[in-house]
Amino acid sequence: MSKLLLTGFEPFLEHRHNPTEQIVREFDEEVVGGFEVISRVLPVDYERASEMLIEYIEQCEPIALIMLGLAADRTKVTPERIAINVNDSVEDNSGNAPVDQPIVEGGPAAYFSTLPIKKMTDALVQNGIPAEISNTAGTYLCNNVMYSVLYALEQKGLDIPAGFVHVPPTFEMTLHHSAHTGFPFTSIRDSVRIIINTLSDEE
Ligand code: PCA
Repeated sequence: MSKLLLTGFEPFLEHRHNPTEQIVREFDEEVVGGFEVISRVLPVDYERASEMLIEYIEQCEPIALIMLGLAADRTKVTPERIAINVNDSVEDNSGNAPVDQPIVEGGPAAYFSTLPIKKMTDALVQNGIPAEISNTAGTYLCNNVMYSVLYALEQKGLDIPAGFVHVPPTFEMTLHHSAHTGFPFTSIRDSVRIIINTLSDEE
């Protein structure tokens, strides 16, 4: 069966949970939309995350890749349109805090997602889940892995759909700390299922 690689991230900064970690663990080895989902959790570490992810792609030879990350200040599920060649952020979990660094020295300024982001967003909204396309994945780890992977796929001549989706925090995460209310965990999980099904309709 065709494999889909699904990644999430470990917790980072002040966030004691990262819903993407739990979600990808729940989907591991499940069949969704005709794909066998293979899940991996990435470290929030500039020196290790993209390297590990590229290794996972080599090991599992997926025909599609969906990367997930938490956007704690967003109130919608947001498929990302673009990743830029910049690391510029607060500390990762190993204390690296790059300033204006290229991800790939001399690499292209940016890569577009090769996922059907418009269809995914429409499908989410039709299913009652607040969603919109995001035009910036930031300049932290999520942008870093999205850019690094799209660059690596191009270098390898591997033409598989790949891209990143940010999810909002869970309701529990926002209870005491936020001006806005997060999503029920089950809605975030449903979103991921809808996103995978949209991709399977395309294949
Ligand atoms: N979100 C962060 C990094 C890990 C995660 O889940 C980001 O948006 O870059």
